[in-house]
Amino acid sequence: AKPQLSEAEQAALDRRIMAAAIRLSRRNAGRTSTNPSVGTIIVRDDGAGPMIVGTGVTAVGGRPHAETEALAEAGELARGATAYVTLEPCAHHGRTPPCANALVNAGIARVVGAASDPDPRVSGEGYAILRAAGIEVVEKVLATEATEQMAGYLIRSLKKRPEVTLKLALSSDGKIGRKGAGQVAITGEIARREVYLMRAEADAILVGIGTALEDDPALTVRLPGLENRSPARIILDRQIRLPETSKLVSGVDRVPLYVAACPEADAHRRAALERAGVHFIGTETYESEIALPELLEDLAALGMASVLVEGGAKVARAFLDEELIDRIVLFQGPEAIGEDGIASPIDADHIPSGFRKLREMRFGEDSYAEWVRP
Ligand code: AOF
Ligand code: ZN
Repeated sequence: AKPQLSEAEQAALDRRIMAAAIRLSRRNAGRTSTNPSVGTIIVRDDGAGPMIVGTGVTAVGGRPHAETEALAEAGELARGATAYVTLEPCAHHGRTPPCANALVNAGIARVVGAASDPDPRVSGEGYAILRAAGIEVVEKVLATEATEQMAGYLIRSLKKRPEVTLKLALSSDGKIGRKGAGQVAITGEIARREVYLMRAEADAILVGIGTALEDDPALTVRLPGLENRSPARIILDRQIRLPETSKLVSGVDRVPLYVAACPEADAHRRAALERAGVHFIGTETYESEIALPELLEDLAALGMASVLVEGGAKVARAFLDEELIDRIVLFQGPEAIGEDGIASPIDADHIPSGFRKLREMRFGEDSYAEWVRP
């Protein structure tokens, strides 16, 4: 017989296992697009305490879904067990029958869910299928945490644009670089690795042509084991000034490069870059600037659910002014740049209203803080 937990004990246990499911779901973050990376943990209790009998994460590429993987691992042990799912189980027929039906057929007795699925094929229907089959359903356990984990998917579904993260590295005196100096080391090695991880979990990195010309960056992930996880690179370059000799262009064979240019831009330059393998996008403009909301719509249509805006100051300000930023990440190093530094458009004491601080921590000598908007 099952031990009787008090309601509070059961709720605490549910939160603990859901937290583990959310951590598990991070494993394939950035590799399941346009699907979210979902986590599932199947737990049963035969009297000796809760025992995990199956775990699953949405597979790379988006299929199979997390539930399918976890149920396969649990086998017959799923009968009478509880399934923890970070997203409402799907209710539509894809390459396999709906996950909600799979949970029913496997004899799952109880489902604990975190985020609801805005996908019109699923929304509410996944939970309804479970309830109709007599399964006890608890919704919205750690819903906020799960929502943050799959923000890209949720924002793309609801707003038809990717989640936009603004990431800046500031010196101790609030500068993001030195005029005419190319790339300036502001943060240390540990923070740099964290940036590579952020890149690996994003679908695209975006910078302005100023940064591209000044720094000649590669904008790739250079972390042992994650060398193949570089997301697409996007350059805002309305006049097409990007040189064919840049590191960005020379890397197009391995990592896609998109240039957002004005329709009036030099057709010869465009043809030359296209020959080199560069893609062009987002030709809508207003007052001869790239129209950012339309550009983001185009990126979402290409399947991108998360974009990391890495600079420079002008691009950051444009996204902030148009209220297109969902998440702000600031690194701050210990050293000052001084008078000839380029001022950051934003610092920890001047975060726009509507954002709340999610976490802060240290990476070696550098501080890190992150804000999100609901
Ligand atoms: C789940 N478990 O692990 C994920 C789900 O293109 P398809 O058929 O794979 O369906 C994509 C939709 O599936 C996506 O919009 C979302 O509603 C859901 N994602 N559902 O049950 C999972 N990744
Ligand atoms: Zn599914």
